[in-house]
Amino acid sequence: HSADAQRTDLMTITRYVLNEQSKHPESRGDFTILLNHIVLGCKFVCSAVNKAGLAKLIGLAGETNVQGEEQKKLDVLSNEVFVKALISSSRTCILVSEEDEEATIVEPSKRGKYCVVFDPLDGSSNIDCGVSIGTIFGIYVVKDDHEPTIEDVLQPGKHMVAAGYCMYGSSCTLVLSTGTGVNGFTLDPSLGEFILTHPDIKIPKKGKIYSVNEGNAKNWDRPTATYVEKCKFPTDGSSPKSLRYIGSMVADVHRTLLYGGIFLYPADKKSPNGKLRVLYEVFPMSFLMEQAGGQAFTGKQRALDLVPTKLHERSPIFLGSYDDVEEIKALYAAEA
Ligand code: AHM
Ligand code: MG
Repeated sequence: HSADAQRTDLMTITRYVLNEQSKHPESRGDFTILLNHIVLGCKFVCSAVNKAGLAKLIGLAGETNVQGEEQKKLDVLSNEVFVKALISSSRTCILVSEEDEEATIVEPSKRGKYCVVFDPLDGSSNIDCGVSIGTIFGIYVVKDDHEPTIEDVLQPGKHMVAAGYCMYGSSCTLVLSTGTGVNGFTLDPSLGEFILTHPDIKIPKKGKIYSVNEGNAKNWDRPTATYVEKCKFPTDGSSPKSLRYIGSMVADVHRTLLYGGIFLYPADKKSPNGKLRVLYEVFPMSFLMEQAGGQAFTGKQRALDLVPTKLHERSPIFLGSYDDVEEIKALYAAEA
């Protein structure tokens, strides 16, 4: 009976967010409208990604089409779609995209109170071989929407009001937190709607998987090296962890969230600040991890406490199950 009720009572992402917002009497639906525009961008990218393999045949992104015209690369195309969708929502004032050097300040007539930081298509090395990739986003509220400044987005991650990602994998999954837990929605392609499929996601307290690019091991610092060694050769009688590494942050973090374990992109001698970008990679994923009961650590501090000083700043990141991150924190604390 209840399964049947679920089949006929569809909790779409819009309905879910409207429900959430109705708990705040002052809410005027602005967030719902903003999210709808983000969702539109995700659906567009999903459709484009699904056809990417057909690029040679029908002239899609990144290929030369039958008319001999160069098509835009998928990541460039995705960025344009998100930027235009966000501006046209009339709910944003500053946009920071991984694809754009400078922040976009929305023209006064189209301004709203939200600032959106995003990576429109992350996992670029996986695009051409059809492996999972994703979009990552974080949302801040501006102080004064008449005068938006860069300072409005150079805020610690704990000031975000929402964060999420959309994974273009074997199915298209959107994971969202508005600061009251984490929920996962799956795109039903026949309906064109994201339906709540993973309510109230909680990450296991401890996991059996570690996820890191071990090819960088020779340049790691001692705490990271010690930690990974312990994953493989545990000294406390526990079983070794399994290694899973896709090289798409969204997919690696999604698995970590559902199955537990730890994802690491540490500093190394060649990249002393790691690789991943604070505003639109590290912060949104750290926000989701904490909301799901996990932790996120930079090697020095709680990731969400970090105050970025420039738009495309990078930081090392260790995130995942509470107990696993606790272990790496202890190793860094011992070093300090
Ligand atoms: P990108 O923004 O150029 O796609 O790089 C980000 C990606 C992440 O998705 C992933 O976690 C990481 O780079 C993988 O890096 P590496 O190939 O060094 O392991
Ligand atoms: Mg990226």
